[in-house]
Amino acid sequence: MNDQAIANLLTLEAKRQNEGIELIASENYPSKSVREAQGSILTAKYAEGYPQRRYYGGCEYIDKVEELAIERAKRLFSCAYANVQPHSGSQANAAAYHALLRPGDKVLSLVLNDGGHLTHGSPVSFSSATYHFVFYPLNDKGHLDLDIIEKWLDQENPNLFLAGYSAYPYAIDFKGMRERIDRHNAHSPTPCLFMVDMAHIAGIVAAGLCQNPVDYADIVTSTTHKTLRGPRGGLILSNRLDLAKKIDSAVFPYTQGGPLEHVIAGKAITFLEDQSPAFKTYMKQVLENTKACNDELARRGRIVSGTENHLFLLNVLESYGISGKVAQQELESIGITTNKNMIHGDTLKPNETSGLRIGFAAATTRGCTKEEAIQIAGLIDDCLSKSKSKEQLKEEVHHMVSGWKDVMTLEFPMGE
Ligand code: DSN
Repeated sequence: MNDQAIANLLTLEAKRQNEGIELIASENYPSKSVREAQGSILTAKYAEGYPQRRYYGGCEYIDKVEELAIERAKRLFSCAYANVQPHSGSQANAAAYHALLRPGDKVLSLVLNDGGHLTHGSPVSFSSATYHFVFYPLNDKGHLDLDIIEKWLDQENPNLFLAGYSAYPYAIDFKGMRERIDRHNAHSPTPCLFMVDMAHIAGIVAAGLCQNPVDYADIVTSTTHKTLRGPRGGLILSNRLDLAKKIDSAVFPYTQGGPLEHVIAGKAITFLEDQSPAFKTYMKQVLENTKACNDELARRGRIVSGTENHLFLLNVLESYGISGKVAQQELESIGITTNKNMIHGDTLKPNETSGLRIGFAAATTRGCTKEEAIQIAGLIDDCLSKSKSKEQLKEEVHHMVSGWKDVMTLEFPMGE
């Protein structure tokens, strides 16, 4: 690279990633093949439209790339339709809403503070300006509750029920939700559609380790860079072929222009990698590591959410008397990256928070074992309780990651 300023920053960022323990639940490291596709000459090509229906010439090979990505996505998630063009999860959600709703329609969703997402009706997102969002609560224990959901469906008569969360650590009963929506629809004047945003758990779905929402929802959106371990981007799936045309038009031309075909090539590689037994082994290890870390913190007397997926929440206010913001800063100073997060019933503001969100998708890709996940719980606890010096903790982090894989040379299979 001949831009020295950017080259230096890339080197420093790779060093930061290699020398730290990455516990942000939405992050992961793609294989070198995926990164090569993202950095490829496909970035030079305009391909507005869809395979065999483009607005530009010269799309012979681009069409094949996108067709492969679509076929592989459909196979990975056992579904009839895939749109691989959304630039991100937020774009996928914008297009999904447009395909299913009219401006002003009512959406029943989970509020951001309880683990929802900005695009699920937050006042600071486009979603709340265009649609009328109402929010279902969790139960007293902070769990989704099908009886509460059904009560809210009957009370609100929404046009769309939205499931799928960015900080929900438990399993989700998509089948149960479908049954409640069907029961509601049997007597409601307003038919309610079912949308799932599976961005966080898509890798767990792909590995067959939880219910597949595509079997139950009218439309499913996702990102491709979290547990799926692909390039940064979005995805829309459905088994309802009658919605295909509406979804395609909602992505292009309604919400987007030219697709990022270099990223779509990276998605195609990811969807093939994720069909392998090695990916399933990896995902089982992610779940095991997450639980091991959660359980060790609980054994040490700290307040944790428990977990049935790739993340859990640590209540740092009750455990250590500090905010999530301070906890995040303290951990970052010893080389552990996390993010502050609201927890159920939080009394602090979103830029302070009482919780930390901790996930193991990224660390497990680099080779983190269950024993190391338990040691990481110790590092977190010793740092936040100030029972060891920062110098000592930094040294322990450094020692652990020196045995892990280099983020720049990771290639599939990652050693699973
Ligand atoms: N920002 C993502 C996350 O961290 O969960 C969701 O889009």
